[in-house]
Amino acid sequence: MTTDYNSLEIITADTSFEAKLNAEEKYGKDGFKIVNGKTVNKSKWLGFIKKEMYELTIKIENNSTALPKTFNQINIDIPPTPIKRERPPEVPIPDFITEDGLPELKLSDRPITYSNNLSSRKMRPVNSIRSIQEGIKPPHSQKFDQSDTENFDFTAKKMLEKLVEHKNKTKLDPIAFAPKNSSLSGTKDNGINPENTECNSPNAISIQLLRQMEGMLKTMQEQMKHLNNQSQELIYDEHKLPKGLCEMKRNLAEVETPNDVIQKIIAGVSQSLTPEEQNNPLQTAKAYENWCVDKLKFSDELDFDNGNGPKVIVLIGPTGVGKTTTIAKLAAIYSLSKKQKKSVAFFTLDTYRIGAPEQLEHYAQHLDINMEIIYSAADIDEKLKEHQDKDLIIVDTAGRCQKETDELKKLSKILERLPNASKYLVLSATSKYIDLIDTLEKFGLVGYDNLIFTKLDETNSIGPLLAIMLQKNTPLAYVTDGQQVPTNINKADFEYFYNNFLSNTMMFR
Ligand SMILES: Nc1nc2c(ncn2[C@@H]2O[C@H](COP(=O)(O)OP(=O)(O)O)[C@@H](O)[C@H]2O)c(=O)[nH]1
Ligand SMILES: [Mg+2]
Repeated sequence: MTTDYNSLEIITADTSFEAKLNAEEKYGKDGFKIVNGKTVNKSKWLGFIKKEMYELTIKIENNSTALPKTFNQINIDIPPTPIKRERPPEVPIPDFITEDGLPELKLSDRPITYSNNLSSRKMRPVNSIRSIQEGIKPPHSQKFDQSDTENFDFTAKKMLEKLVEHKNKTKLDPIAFAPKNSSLSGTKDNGINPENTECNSPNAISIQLLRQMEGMLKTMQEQMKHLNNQSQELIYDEHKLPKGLCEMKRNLAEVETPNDVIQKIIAGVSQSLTPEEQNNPLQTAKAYENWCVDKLKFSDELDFDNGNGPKVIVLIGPTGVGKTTTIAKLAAIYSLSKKQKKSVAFFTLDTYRIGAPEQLEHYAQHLDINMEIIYSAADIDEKLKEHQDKDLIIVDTAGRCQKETDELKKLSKILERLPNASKYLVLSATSKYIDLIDTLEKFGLVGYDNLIFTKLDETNSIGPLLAIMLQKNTPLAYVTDGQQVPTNINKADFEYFYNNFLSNTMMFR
């Protein structure tokens, strides 16, 4: 069901997921932007029946093709997930082959080196998941063809034969001079002792080459075997997943969700699905949504009714993540909005960075809020007494790099003076997952009980943040998505998080 308002369109469906899917089918993934989403009660059958529906307001992008797509057409043009693999050491073709009077080998006679194979493999996607999903072609195996190995053996044999032929011509028995323990190796019983051969004679050189060649061929054969096993494992991993789970896995990987977390999600979601449902992307996506409802934690609204003086919140986190800007946004929400109208004061512990107090002071003046600079732990008690009449005290801290463990301990000591304060760890969505994990660990020294994600406007990769939420049990309180004070902040709850970020991880293309 749709209603048009110029470039705005309302799409109504049973669930938010289906509404978004419908929009994607109609305008393509990049053909629209979500403006709003809400649950509404729709009348059906002349108003006899009321049904809860989801209404998605979208803004249609100018470049939208607006070509309706059928469900089957949605999976298109997905580049294969690049797979990192160890590059085996290259085995060079010895250029001496054509020298020293040895038989010249035609290019086609040469054994295929790994460098040749690697380039040809680039043309063959390892994960032809799309083709499996579309059912167009059978899964394309990365495995080396049996014929590859046979060709290789054949070529290798041919080379050896040519060399042996050459040796025979020079009246030397190559078997006698093959490496010890090799299939060609002989013993002194053969009556020919290689040590007797003069080192610089053409024959001695040929024998040495022959030994080297055999060693090389063996190494190459082993490496091929190793590669074959490796690629088979990877393919098995992709192919054994049913279509729905495979689609979900790909979407999660696209938003840079760490691999171990993807595995965790797959394990969790698949538990609630029958094998048949796991093959259905729509049902898998719904199960994923339900699983997330259960797993993702969001903070409650600030509680001002504890009767113990002002509510105190402290923002901690690395330098430059947006603590001070977020404090200004929070102060604006609570002091300016007609609904809240709270009296707010700022405390800042950030005397470390030049200009830091001035930055907060600037916001304090604009919002008509008192600001106190705290130089020592003792200051806190005094300033707290002074501001007992306030509803909310927001404390700014110096951005500490997680490596400054001593500084973090000092901060922790000061914050001990605020035992009832809620501590919010601020994380930037632009940080790498590995650094986010490090930040969580190091700021654990100070302690925190809520999370704030900032700079969501600067990335599409929600995966690392999703991973943090799933791995830690700390609830998410706010999300910021721009530099504008006070507009670019949102109270995080599941609906908001799902509509704005999570739904992207379960879209079909
Ligand atoms: N794009 C974007 N920039 C932000 C956001 N929040 C803060 N910033 C910017 O990040 C920079 C550092 O912010 P600041 O509040 O000083 O960080 P602090 O060192 O943690 O206090 C400033 O340029 C802010 O305007 C956000 O949500 N999105
Ligand atoms: Mg700051």
